[in-house]
Amino acid sequence: MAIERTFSILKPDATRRNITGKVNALIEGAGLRIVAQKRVHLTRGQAETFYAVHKERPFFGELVEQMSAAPVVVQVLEGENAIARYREVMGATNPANAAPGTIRKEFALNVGENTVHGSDASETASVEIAQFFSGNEIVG
Ligand code: RTP
Ligand code: MG
Repeated sequence: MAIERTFSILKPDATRRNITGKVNALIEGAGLRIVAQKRVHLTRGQAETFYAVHKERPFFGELVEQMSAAPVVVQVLEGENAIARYREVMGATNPANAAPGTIRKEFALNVGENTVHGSDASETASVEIAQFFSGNEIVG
């Protein structure tokens, strides 16, 4: 298996409830290593750019509003098969469909405020990491 890096966001519902440490405990417990991390407050523009793939979707306005309404924690996670592994640990987008033990089952409030983002493919992981981190900020 390949050692990969993926991009993660602990979303505003996590920073608001002060549960970022609890989320990180599940990430680390799953064998993923947090090799870069910082707290930022996204502008609307940054949130729009980040989720541009969804701009025609009915939930886009609400998504951008939520993602820019409070601070987030952006991260780079490293590990074996990190991209798929983190998607497993996150659980389904809608917490009602998420498996027990996943981050979204444990912590998500609803389908929009669902606690975490994770890249869905290696191409998107590279682009998303580069959007928030320079190479010397990632310490593997
Ligand atoms: P993410 O990109 O944040 O990791 O989430 P995902 O791949 O599991 O889901 P995606 O389809 O990419 O949707 C991105 C985010 O948009 C919000 N959403 N709201 N109201 C709704 O029906 C709805 N559907 C999606 C969620 O915050 C979702 O994570
Ligand atoms: Mg997605």
